[in-house]
Amino acid sequence: MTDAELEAHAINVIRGLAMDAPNAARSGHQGTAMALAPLAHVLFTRVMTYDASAPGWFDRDRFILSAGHASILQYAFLHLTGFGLTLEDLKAFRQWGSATPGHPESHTPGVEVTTGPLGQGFANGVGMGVAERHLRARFGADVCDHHTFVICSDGDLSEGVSHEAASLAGHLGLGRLIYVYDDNHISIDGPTELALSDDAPKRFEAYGWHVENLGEAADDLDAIEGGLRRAMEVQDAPSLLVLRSHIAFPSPTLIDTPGAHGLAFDDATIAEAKQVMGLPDEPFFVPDDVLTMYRSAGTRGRDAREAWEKRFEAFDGDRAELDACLAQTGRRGWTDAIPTFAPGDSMATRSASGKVLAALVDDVPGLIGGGADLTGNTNTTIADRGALSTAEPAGRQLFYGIREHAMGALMNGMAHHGGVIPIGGTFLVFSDYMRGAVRLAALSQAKSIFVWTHDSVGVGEDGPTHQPVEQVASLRAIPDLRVFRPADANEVAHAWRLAIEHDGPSALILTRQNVPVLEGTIDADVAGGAYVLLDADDPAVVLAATGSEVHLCVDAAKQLAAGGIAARVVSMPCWELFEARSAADRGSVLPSGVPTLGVEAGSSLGWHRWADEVICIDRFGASAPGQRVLDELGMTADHVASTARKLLGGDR
Ligand SMILES: Cc1ncc(C[n+]2csc(CCOP(=O)(O)OP(=O)(O)O)c2C)c(N)n1
Ligand SMILES: [Mg+2]
Repeated sequence: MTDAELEAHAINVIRGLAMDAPNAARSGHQGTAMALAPLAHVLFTRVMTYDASAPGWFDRDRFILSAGHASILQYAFLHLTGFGLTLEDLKAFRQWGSATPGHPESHTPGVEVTTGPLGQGFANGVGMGVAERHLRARFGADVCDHHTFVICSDGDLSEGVSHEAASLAGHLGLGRLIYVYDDNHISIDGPTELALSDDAPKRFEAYGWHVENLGEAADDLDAIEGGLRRAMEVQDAPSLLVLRSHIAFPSPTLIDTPGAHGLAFDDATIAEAKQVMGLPDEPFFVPDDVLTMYRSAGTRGRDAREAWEKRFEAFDGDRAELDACLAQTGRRGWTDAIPTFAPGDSMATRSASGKVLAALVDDVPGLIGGGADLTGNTNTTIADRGALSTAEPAGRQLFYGIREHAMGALMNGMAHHGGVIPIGGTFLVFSDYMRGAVRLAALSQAKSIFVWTHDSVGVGEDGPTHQPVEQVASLRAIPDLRVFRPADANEVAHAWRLAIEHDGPSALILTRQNVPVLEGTIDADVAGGAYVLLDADDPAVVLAATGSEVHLCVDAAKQLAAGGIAARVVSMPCWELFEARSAADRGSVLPSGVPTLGVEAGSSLGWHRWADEVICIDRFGASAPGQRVLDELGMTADHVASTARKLLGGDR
């Protein structure tokens, strides 16, 4: 066989696997995987620099399959090139406990980000491009010098988050982004013409991208390689290559049919397609010569990696800074820089957050501040370090513009790229606009720090459109997302430390309005999730609260004490951390048998787990000065005290 014949044969073998695994699972998406086998082949054997034996090598090219439904394509390459997936893993495609879940998940070696929700991978790639260029500017091309390759589909380009991210990528002139658009004119409901008639190339040109139409080149390896290489030459703009492909090619029966998107082919259709390709009618057929060729391609970046390792060793800049960045942590002793706040002072928790962040800028060098046009309002500024832009790529302040969803997804891409710790701020009520990305941050444990301020009806005059009510409860419902609602400035400081120490996402829910710095919070057990802030001998009632309602409970406890009722105040800044503790531990904070009143200026959903009675807000707020709204909706110390008395059985 000539090399060209071997490549053609290898691509057909991939197509065979792309049919066999979904057939074994009776579930999966073979059509696009088949059509894009040549593109993936060119990327993995001719273009990308990577070493399958070292999937975590920092300076590897990144590959994202944004159209995550075609996961079998990525898995086939991860197996054949030697990332560690076995043929048995491919046979267990989509099965319980397998390493080959339905959509790519970032815990699989070789999978950079979790994709599947369309548009997310597209925007994650932009985050990767931001991180790469930033670190190249800061530490030099000897340390960081790679590309991000993304395969995206009609669905990816239709989703709003990709529009936001594409606009920002063009604005930022991210030249190391190489996107290939699988222009197959098919989505699930039928031909894309049912709902999509915009001119994608023109749209991307208008965003400032380099666009090249490769046309009917889905099977032309040299044409694909040429397009990719030309795109790699473009330094100052992201690239979109438009590749017209034919879903399910070369199946004579299913080519170009929407049914090929996700319906597992039957045995006869598979046999027919294999016959056309000259493959034996044998499931999971991988001949030795194909495996050998791919295994050798899998090490094509080994020399580059070894050379990089020498350069990395010899790095003569600020080593401690580089190490801290790559480890996504602080310099040695960084926690010493975290400020404490004296009781008696009064400060919005968003302001405290800004002060803590300012104190950490030098010692946690990977922090990249940012906000969605509310940077000052959310205090997510990293001052005096420059605005990250084309002109100043080393800047540590990223202006995301009014693009919350892309901000969340870029942050996840940056976090998974490594070397940086992204911070993104907006109003809590707009966390809803980010939710798709936040969920994936949790699922993939991206080290993204979401700063959501203006956290209750205390927002005031802007009214119910801007007053969050149900957001905290809905964020707590996301598994593996740590949601912190600190009571005061000191709890904010603890929450920041925990967020930076945690290898996963954290949400900081902060007030717009001032709240007092409380007695006893300098040593607050925020790490324990909830703790006794103010105790009494043999308490008759527990007042449990978060955030701006904790100080109301402290005042209410004093009122109750004056009336002869012993009350304990529990601050619960992070339910997830509290839930992770033993029942006995939790009982030492919230004792069973003592009536508990929960207080939070938001939805009561979830509170009955901890409390017998609640003071919450299960309605929309209203436009008025914030204090008036809080008073009207029962968020006062008097109301807490009177409700506690009622809970204890009447007018005590
Ligand atoms: C946000 C989101 N919405 C819906 C889906 C369900 N879904 C999976 S693929 C797809 C569209 C398929 O069209 P396209 O992206 O062009 O992929 P192709 O069929 O060409 O492979 C849809 C709607 C999804 N994965 N993500
Ligand atoms: Mg399509």
